[in-house]
Amino acid sequence: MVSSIESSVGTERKVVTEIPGPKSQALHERRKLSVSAGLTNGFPIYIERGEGAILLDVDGNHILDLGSGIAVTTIGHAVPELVDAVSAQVAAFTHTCFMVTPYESYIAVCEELAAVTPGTHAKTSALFNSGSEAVENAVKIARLATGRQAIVVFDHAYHGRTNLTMALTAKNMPYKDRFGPFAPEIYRVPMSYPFIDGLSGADAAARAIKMIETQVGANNVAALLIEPIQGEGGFIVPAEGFLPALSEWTTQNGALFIADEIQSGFCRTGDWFAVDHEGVIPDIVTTAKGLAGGMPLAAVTGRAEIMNAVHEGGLGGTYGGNPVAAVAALATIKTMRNRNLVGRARELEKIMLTSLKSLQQDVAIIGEVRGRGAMIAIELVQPGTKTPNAAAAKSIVSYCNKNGVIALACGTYGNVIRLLPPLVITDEQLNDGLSVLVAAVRAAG
Ligand code: PLZ
Repeated sequence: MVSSIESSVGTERKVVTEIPGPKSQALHERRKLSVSAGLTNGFPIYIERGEGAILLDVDGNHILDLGSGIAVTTIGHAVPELVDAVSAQVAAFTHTCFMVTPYESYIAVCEELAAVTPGTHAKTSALFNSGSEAVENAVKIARLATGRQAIVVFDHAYHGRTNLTMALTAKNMPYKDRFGPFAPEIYRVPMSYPFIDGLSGADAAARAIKMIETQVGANNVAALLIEPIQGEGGFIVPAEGFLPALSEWTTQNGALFIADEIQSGFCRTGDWFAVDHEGVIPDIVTTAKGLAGGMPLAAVTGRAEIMNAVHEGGLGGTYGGNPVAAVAALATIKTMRNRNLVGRARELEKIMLTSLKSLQQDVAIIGEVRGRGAMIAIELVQPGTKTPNAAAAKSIVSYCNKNGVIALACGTYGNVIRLLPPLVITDEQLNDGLSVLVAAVRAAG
């Protein structure tokens, strides 16, 4: 079984029909009758199988995946360790509800989370189904533990689509428009965005802190919630010193520092977590996506005294920490260690930055190449300015798709192309994908 899957998916990008192919087009017509129009597909080819960095669609096209399902399949598609663990668990039992009758894998995941997240202090975790749910719970816990209500978030932030997380997310369209009213006691302050604001980390932090102190009041702040490298908002990497200064401010003012590592976590940036880069130790970390290799699992991990401040029964949910997702997380973390995917992310960074920085010399539409590890982006601008160029991003994504490469756009202005390859991608595959991206940028520029 496994070997026939291997031979049919292969290791090379190969486009054999127009994209999307006829079978994908037919499925796409069919979906219109039964799937809400509120859900869209960035790249409507229908997938049948995957392996490593390659997805096979229903028309027989071999697609190179530089998006990992938005930073989820970090260890690659159909990794044998994960397939075996999940298959065995499905055969054993699929659900009991951890709140009713528990099982060991839930504990083992929480032990792993305590081991890999920053800091050697005592930590406990609670498991959930989605990133949004983890963020919601982190906010609940922070408010209870501090006895305060205000949550400070940042420009360009993305934290989810549920009611509370919509309030935390910055961008109106498509995430929030006409979906209000939104949850109260959320305050937004400026992010460090070196390409645009030119500020040092210290100055950008001082700007944010001044706003918090004058408009919210330090004593009202339960937590600062921040993506250490912003994802949906445009792969914005704050200037060095920004995160440490904010973290220090929270410690001095009795507030909590919550790192939303849902997109940036689990080896993605060339460290286990993006905050590791500057040695920042959050009070609470939210994780999901890369944590369980595609099975729905999310976590809130924090200082034991904070996490354990919650009254008995205060946290939970029917499916949170589902046994199939839990063993998937254990297999994923083991694979990350065994294959040294932190190290691999750093190698991928070099390949991507070298190629894209050299491209930047030749074209006028790349304003900045940025990112860390296998979380790399180009910001597209109108030539000679910093004015966002969303049209270029759109045409680049479409060129990549037509040539069998998944590349994702992001950014408040839709003008950033982000690369999130599976960390098991080979050098050949990555170079092949970059050659398509380079051609796409040249065509757009
Ligand atoms: N926090 C930092 O990146 C999810 C969203 C895709 P969920 N990002 C992808 C979309 O358009 O819905 C994300 C994130 C960060 C929270 C979340 C939310 O995670 O699992 O999508 O709820």
